[in-house]
Amino acid sequence: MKTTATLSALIGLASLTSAHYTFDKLLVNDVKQGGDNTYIRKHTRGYMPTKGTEILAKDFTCNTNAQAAPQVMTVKPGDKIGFQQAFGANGIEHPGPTQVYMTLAKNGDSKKEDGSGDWFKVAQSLICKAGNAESLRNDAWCSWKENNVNFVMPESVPDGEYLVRAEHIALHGAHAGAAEFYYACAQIKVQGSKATAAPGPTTKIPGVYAVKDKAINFSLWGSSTSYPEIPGIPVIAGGEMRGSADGKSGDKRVAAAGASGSSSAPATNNNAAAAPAAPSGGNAAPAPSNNGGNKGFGGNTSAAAAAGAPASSCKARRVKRSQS
Ligand SMILES: *[C@@H]1O[C@H](CO)[C@@H](O)[C@H](O)[C@H]1NC(C)=O
Ligand SMILES: *[C@@H]1O[C@H](CO)[C@@H](O)[C@H](O)[C@H]1NC(C)=O
Ligand SMILES: [Cu+2]
Repeated sequence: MKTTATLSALIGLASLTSAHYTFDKLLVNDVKQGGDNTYIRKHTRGYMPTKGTEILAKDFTCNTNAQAAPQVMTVKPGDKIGFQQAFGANGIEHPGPTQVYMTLAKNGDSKKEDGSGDWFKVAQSLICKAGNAESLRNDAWCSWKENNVNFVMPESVPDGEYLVRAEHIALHGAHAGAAEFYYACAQIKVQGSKATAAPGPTTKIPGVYAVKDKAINFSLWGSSTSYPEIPGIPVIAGGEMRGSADGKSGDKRVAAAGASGSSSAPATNNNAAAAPAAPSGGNAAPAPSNNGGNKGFGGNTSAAAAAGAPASSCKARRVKRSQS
């Protein structure tokens, strides 16, 4: 029957969109600003993730065929910024960390910025609930079931127009070289900051990750109860660290000390500070040597790749979950 067919098509669509997602709505202090893609650049990948060596392609900057959004949102330090899921998705249900990167618009106009310059990381979320190997496959992560990637704009970001790139990495297929990257870029103007120095360390995007990085080629399917590597570069001083490698500190947001600081934040992750910048626009540019500097976060990844790891597809993950 027609209605049945329509209904099952809708249900099929709903389950797909809740499994996969992108971000198109900007939140400031938890209030939606404008409509879909008013401030977040629209792209043509839809809700499908970027995987494997695609993370080295130019599209990885702001996603496939990303087009300038019509408007630029002005925020001040201390404002909470959220990138809400598109297509009616209502919660991230893939296990993995979130990152937010920013790059200053080279000519002062974020609508025209191509993202080929240097990016710094303003926020990182990891594990908010200590648990066991099974919870690491789902609700241990800070972002689990949240419908947006969010952070508080740090005081350490100077005034100016920026591209802001929010990302979630889904790790369920990561052990098979298929970590899934979900991300989009917003056009944001920071106003009212007292900071003057350009924040660092910086990286290029693409170039921030390689498939072989310990944080990207990570197995959730062994006995690991923590995620001891942080992906990419460390968060800038004053940026936001939410959760921790093992979740034992709970759902807390603390200011990062920065690459050369000395707090309890994973500040010894100083790989990118010393890494040479990748050539701009270099699609095949090698990533900064992430594995060299990520050790300060502590922990043990060798429990990965244990028996019973499923195929890399989301479907396999869902089957596995429903069996457990
Ligand atoms: C991922 O890690 C496993 C286990 O250490 C290794 O065998 C495999 O070659 C790695 N894959 C990539 C793409 O680096
Ligand atoms: C790392 O984890 C593996 C697998 O669980 C374990 O055999 C090994 O002893 C651990 N290493 C350290 C240094 O904790
Ligand atoms: Cu998926």
